Amino acid sequence: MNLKNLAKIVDDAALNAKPISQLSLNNQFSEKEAYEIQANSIARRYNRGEKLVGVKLGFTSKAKMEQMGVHDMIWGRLTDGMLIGQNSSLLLEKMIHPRAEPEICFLVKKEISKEIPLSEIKEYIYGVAGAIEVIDSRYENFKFSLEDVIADNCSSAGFVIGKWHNVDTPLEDLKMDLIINDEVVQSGSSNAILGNPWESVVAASRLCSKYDQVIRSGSYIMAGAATSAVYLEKNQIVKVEVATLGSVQFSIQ
Ligand code: OOG
Ligand code: MG
Repeated sequence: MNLKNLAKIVDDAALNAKPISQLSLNNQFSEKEAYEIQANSIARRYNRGEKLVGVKLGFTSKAKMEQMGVHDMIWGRLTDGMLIGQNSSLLLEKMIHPRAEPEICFLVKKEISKEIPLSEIKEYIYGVAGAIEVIDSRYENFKFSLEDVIADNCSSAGFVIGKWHNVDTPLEDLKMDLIINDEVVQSGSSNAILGNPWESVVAASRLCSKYDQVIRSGSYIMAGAATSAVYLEKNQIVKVEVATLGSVQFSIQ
């Protein structure tokens, strides 16, 4: 099957909130082709009026790699349609089997179009914030190969960003808690993200330039989760607290 048809299958699954079987079970495609499927599925969103607002990294922590059984970093695209306002609510029936995870988000100041070394990366960023990512694999049972999840835009479904802080705010060893209905369900350290969340921005610069994706000024970069993700249910208040960066929350209905 051609890559555009595969892109339509994952996009339809997201639109209709209906799970599909893993694309790789009946189709052979490389990692590079998986990124083409992703680009084609996002192009369908652009055709519906959504706009690219950033990129996300996936599997930047051991906790996430172990939870999902994959062993490589991936990147996906974020659109304005995925933005969830602070304190707003999300309808469970619009999703298949959503999970939430605690993240850190970066706001891009200067266009990134090549790999940037860690020593220069702060020059490209305006600010940092605590964030929640909502992932919702389009695959049955949240099971996939690395190529499958790349094709599915890295399970991206939604993200909530907290208050922006100065770029010089220390990001070392910040406690990051995922709290559901006042109960801490996951707790980790910002160091779980590649040893230093800034490394995630470096990785984004490397991976996006490899795939010719420019990260424009004003874009968001989600660094990847510090802990495993947790399934969401109706009537929950989902909150992430990052030490010194504050808290961010939304509810699910
Ligand atoms: C893939 C997305 C991974 C992260 O933060 O590591 C990700 C998935 O787990 O379904 O967003
Ligand atoms: Mg994530």
